[in-house]
Order: sequence, then structure tokens, then C-alpha cells
Amino acid sequence: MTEIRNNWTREEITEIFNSPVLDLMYKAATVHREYHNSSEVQVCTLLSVKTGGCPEDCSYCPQAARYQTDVKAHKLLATDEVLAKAKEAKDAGSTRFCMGAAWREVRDNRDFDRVLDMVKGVNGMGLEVCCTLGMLTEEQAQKLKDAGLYAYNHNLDTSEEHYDEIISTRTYDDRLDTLNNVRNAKISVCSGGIIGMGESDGDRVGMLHTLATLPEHPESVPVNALVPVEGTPMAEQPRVSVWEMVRMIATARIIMPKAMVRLSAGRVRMNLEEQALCFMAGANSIFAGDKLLTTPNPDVVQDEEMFQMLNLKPRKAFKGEASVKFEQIPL
Ligand code: SAM
Ligand code: DTB
Ligand code: SF4
Repeated sequence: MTEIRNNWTREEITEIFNSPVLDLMYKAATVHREYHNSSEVQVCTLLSVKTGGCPEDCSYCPQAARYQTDVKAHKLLATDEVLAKAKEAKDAGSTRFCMGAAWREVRDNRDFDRVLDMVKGVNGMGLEVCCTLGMLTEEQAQKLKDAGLYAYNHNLDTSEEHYDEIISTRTYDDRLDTLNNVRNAKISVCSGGIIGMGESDGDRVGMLHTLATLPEHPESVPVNALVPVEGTPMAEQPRVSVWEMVRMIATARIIMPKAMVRLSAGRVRMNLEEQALCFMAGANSIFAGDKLLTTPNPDVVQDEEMFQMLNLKPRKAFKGEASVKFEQIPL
């Protein structure tokens, strides 16, 4: 059994990342089969519960207020509306429901109380509930946990060295502090990043190195291909090739064997064969439904056809073991 290690060196990861791509895939596929059922893929659904108008300057993001994009700002959705969407997602076969808010950080106000109600409601439906709401204090993480939150998504996005080129309104350490608060509240950690933002291979390795040397690996690692959106500073970035996705996914799989590696944003621009390469490289989770937060994603029917063609089946909810003790809280 491949050992779980938190002491990877940057050199070791660089060597894996740069190995011949077919060897890299083969190694990743082997590790994948040691720790996971390779015919299972976790299906998650995203919902933007509060859209746009964000004060941050993340240069990839269509929801930052300072960029002129087509995204229409919308205040926090009503709880009923969110629960109806969660039910739709469950009926369509999703087992994880992730609610995103275009906030810099959570504030202790009525909106947060409403998000806590949403978490309770979605948990009561038997779905793994995930949120991505920006920075969190330890107390806020605990409140989310008490409401039944299963996982929290907070991406490092890129390497520490490249971070300042992408975002100036918060620091890498702020991100790491939030991840630490989430971990301490015994919430499952979801953290990854985006490729295609002008970073070097060294930056890609750097981000994976930070994730793989956290005291505990994240339970899930989303790998996003930049979705270039008109109006953002990243609008003209060239498209990432499937081989770049494969290298990221396969390296993540090898150095964090137990993690769910999510083939996240960017699937609309990939055909079935390209996505199959990513599954072969160790991806075992996707976002389903025709919208991510604000940008398009393949529709459910297309994904059903893909699952059939590739003999994949959706993974059941709450299969994650890890250090996350979780009980469904009865309503
Ligand atoms: N505001 C919160 C935050 O930034 O943590 C939560 C929502 S934010 C939209 C969640 C993540 O979406 C970002 O960290 C980023 O990784 C991803 N994301 C945003 N825009 C993207 C884009 N255009 N392409 C790919 N990923 C994107
Ligand atoms: C993640 O890593 N990717 C998702 C989720 N976590 C929140 C978000 C992708 C957003 C893509 C751009 C958009 O749709 O606004
Ligand atoms: Fe705001 Fe999150 Fe978008 Fe950054 S990524 S601008 S914090 S919504």
C-alpha cells in the first residue's frame, strides 16, 4: 500500500510532475486503485446562494464587483429556494451539495444565520453539505459544524509565490488560517486551485506541495481549469490543454492518495475522451448540473451518457472516512 506522507519535498513532487505523461498516468491510476473504487465518481452540485458584488480582487473571478462582467449581483437566496434546488440536485443523483457565496469572509449577521438554516435543511435531506463562503473564524467554523456542515471549500488557488499576481486583497496566510480553522472544527477540508492563470509549472508544483504538506491532506482537492470570463483581467488567458490537467490531477492523486480529486471548472471545454483521461489520471469527482456558480457546465444528460460510456457510477454519500466524524443531525 502506498504510504500517506506529509513530508513531501518540492523536488520529489517536481520529479513526479515532470515524469513522462503516460508513466505519470499509469502510476496515478495504480495509486487510485489502491485507495478507491475506480468505477465510482462523486457527483456534486454547486449553487451560488449569494452572487456577485464581491469586494475582493481575485483576477479570475467574474463575481468581483470591480470588474465589468455579465454577472448580475443577487442578495442571499431564500432558504426555501435553496432547499428546493438541493432536492432537485439529489433527485438528479448528486450526493454533495455545495453552496457558494461571493463574500470575502463570513460576518456574524442574519445572512450567516440564514446560511446555517440552509446547512441544517440540506443535511436533513441526507446530502453531504458543503459551503464556500470565504474566510472563517474558528467560532464560525464551529457554528457551521454544529448546523451539520460536512465539508468546507476554500482554495489556495495558486502557489504562494504567484498569489500576489492574482489577488491583492488577502494573503496566502489568511487562506491557510481558514483551512486550519475548518480542520480544527472537524469539518472535511476541500482545497485546491486553478490552472491557466499564467503560472509556471513550478507554481503548480508549489501549490500541490503546500496542500500535500499540510498536517493532514485535504479530503478533497478540486483542480479547476480557468474559465476565462470577459471583463476579468484573465479574460484573454490561453486555454489549458488536457495534458496540463492530467499532470495536475495525476500528481495530486499520487501525493495525496486518499483525497477525492475533483475535475472541477473547465469541463464544458473538454470532450468525453479528454475527461476520460482525467479519470484515468485519478480524478474521481465532478460538479454536475448545467451551471457551476456563474458559468456553464455540461448538463446532467451529457454526464449520464458519459458515465454510461465509461462504465462509471455515482459514489454514495458519506463514504469518506478520514478524521471527520460526522453524524446526520435529525431535523
Ligand atoms: N468567495 C469565496 C472564496 O473566494 O473563497 C467562495 C466562492 S469562490 C467563487 C470559490 C472558488 O471558485 C475560488 O477560490 C476559485 O478557485 C474558483 N473560481 C472562481 N472563478 C473561477 C474561474 N473563472 N475559473 C475557475 N475557477 C474559478
Ligand atoms: C471549486 O474549486 N470550483 C468551484 C467550487 N470550488 C466553488 C467553483 C468554480 C467556479 C467557476 C466560475 C463560476 O462559475 O463562477
Ligand atoms: Fe470574491 Fe470569492 Fe470571487 Fe474572490 S473568488 S472575487 S473572494 S467570490
